[in-house]
Amino acid sequence: MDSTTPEALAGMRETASPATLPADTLKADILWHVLYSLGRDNERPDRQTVFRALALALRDRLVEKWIASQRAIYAKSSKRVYYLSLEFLPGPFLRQNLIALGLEKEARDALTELGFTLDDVAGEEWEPGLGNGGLGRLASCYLDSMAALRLPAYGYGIRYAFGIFHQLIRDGQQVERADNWLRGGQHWEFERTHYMHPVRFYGSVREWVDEQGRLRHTLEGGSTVMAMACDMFIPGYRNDYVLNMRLWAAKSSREFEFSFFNTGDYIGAVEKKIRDENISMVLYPNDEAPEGKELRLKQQFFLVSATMQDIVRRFRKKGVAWDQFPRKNVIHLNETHPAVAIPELMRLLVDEELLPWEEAWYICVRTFAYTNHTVLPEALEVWPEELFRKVLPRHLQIIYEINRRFLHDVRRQFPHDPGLLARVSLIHEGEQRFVRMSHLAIVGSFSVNGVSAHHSNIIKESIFNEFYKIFPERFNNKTNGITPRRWLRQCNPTLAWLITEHIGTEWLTDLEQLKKLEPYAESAGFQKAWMEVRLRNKQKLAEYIHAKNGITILPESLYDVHVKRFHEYKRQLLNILHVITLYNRIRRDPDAGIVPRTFIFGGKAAPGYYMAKHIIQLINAVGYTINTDPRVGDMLKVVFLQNYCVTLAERIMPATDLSEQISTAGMEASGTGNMKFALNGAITIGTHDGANIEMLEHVGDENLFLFGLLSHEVEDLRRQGYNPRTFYETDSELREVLDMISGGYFSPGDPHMFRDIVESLLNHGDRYMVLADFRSYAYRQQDAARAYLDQPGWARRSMLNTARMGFFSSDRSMGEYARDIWGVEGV
Ligand code: GP0
Repeated sequence: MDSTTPEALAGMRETASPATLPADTLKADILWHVLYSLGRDNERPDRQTVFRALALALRDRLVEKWIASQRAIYAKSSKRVYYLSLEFLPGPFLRQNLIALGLEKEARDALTELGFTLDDVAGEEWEPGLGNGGLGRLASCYLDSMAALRLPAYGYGIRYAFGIFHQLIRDGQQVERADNWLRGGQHWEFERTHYMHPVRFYGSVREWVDEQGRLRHTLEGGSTVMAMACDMFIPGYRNDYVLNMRLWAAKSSREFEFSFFNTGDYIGAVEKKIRDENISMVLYPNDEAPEGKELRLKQQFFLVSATMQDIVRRFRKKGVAWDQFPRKNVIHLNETHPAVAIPELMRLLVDEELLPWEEAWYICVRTFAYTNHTVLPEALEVWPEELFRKVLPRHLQIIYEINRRFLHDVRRQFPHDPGLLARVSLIHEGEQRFVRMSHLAIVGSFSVNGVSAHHSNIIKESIFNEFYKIFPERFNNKTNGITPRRWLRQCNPTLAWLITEHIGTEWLTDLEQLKKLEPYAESAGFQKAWMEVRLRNKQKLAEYIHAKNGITILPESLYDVHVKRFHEYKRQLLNILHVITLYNRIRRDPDAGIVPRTFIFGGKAAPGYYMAKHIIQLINAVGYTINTDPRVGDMLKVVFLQNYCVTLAERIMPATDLSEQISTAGMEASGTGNMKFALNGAITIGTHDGANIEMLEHVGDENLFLFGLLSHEVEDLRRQGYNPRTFYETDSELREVLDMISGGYFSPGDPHMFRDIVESLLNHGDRYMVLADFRSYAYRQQDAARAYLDQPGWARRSMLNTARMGFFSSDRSMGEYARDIWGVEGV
């Protein structure tokens, strides 16, 4: 019988028990979905259709396991973890889900029978870019690990219709295009069109006294938007456990439309609907520099209000008293972005549940935990008081009351430091008043953690030092981690296989097992196999670069890679100054190059960040000059890969020799790209910053190229008065590079084009100390090149990097959060 007829398909599905859809029905399920879910002829479906049908077939399996997992959590009546984040960057789901479900081989077989390869079909997926970079990607690694550890957890975020923009490079410049990711269809999620919560903004607060003589606060007027739940499933690795990432989408509220209809203002009603639904329209593309727009504040409250309604609904089902709330729930704030959850819980408890303030506050500070991700002053979130009052009038009142009581306590604890109150106040006073979200988060949480040992120390010693004195017991460190399932097993299957052949599969859920590779570091045979795998990965990336950029690169060359968001503190500029230095050496003496090198750059700049965009332009201009200079030949190539995203990172990590982690010391809170590279056997060139320092401790200083000022040296230098010009005057190689840039060497059509970049270094103080670190960087780069000439030595270093990355698994991070902060265990 023809297996594509509806009867045959229905028959095959019926014989499979729905709770345990066996793998051998995968092909039938794909064809079934092609016909019944996607409405296409399933005789010869195209690749996109097959991808979507396969995704739906996997979603069937995920939802079964999710229901079972929810029942288990409910039955155990466990404490639940709510991870609130304005950003998630999950990357493509297909391969991850296949790996977690153990269905890779079955999928390959099914697709082969249908005339496709898994690679081709996986290439059809468009990743949801619902985050800017490190912070959102960390949230997704953490969900993966929470699922692996079977934690009773939920991820909560916003389902932006437009994620992070798609970046094009046109004439060497970044151009932003809207990322309409939903156009591809919603094959991984369930839209709960009947599950909505009302979210209320604006209005005014009415104070009144009830029959019992209590002072009450009620919000009047204002406008209501509905939050619709969209669920996406995150399976644990081969453990039948599935978590939910619930993303809220804004929908116009029906009642309001009707009131418009009744007055006959039909178009007005529709316009209101459009305005309301704007809330979840777009992700703000700023990393580490909030924009401070009203719509963004509304997004934050939209996530918080809808999520709190979910949490309270689940808690109420248990029928226990409110004082049990912190024993049953912990709410984790990923940065301060969702910190209005603190006054929102106070509002629910005080205004609606009528708890006394003290009791409500006691519950609150036992429920929230806050992770800080940055010490950059411009990244610390503040809201103009006026704006806050307009959008969330009752919440502002509550914040003032929290502040009044907090300052009262501080005054009692530190009676002899009058300036302290103004410094720790939740309100910044000045010409304009601002609500300081980090202060709110610290005061309202029982735990405040940084994301690397170094960063957590900086928090305690400088930016939040006074809070540390007030609440020493709240401060702790949780060094970031990455999931080995995506960042080794999935993105580098051949290396993963080589590892598994030698040490078994346990490393997938216990990354410290990679230590067992260490004895092989000296084995010539293993070194050779290791380097062959790496070379194949590099060849693949060379093919991709050729196809995308039309540049031919040598797979044997040293791949020196700098991919991450563009920000001055991350110092892509330092890198390109060094590239120009090498170029000058080769121009003068064609034999000057130690080893052929390919410099690869990638990353997005915030659309409004002029200097970051300008540096992208400089890199492209330098690349053009170098790549077309016949004197250079194969010795040097510069590639800018457009639209850096999770999908692209998965191609790059396995093919990198040297990983650039060169932020100004004290400025990168942790970094997680650094870990992804090293796990795949790249060697780091980096500063004493963030998690680089802990990586150094684990891999040993002979396996990592460290350079540059230390954090305290950066501070000392700044205090003493840093004069970048002295470096310009005393270092002739550096001077030549800067003169070329400002003299128009890389912009012959417009010689002034890059002047302001040089200006920022020489005349505007070089805030990021690029010139101070230049020489030490250039020396270390030379060491790296020489080390690369010794291929067996490089192989050993590469393997030891991988072997010693066990600590940086997000399973370790999540284990620590669960034990030390959340107080939860696996279900
Ligand atoms: C920090 F504040 N990070 C922010 C932000 O707005 N966006 C963001 O991505 C990053 C840090 O810069 C980090 O050091 C860190 O590892 C990451 O958050 C996750 O903790 C990136 O390298």
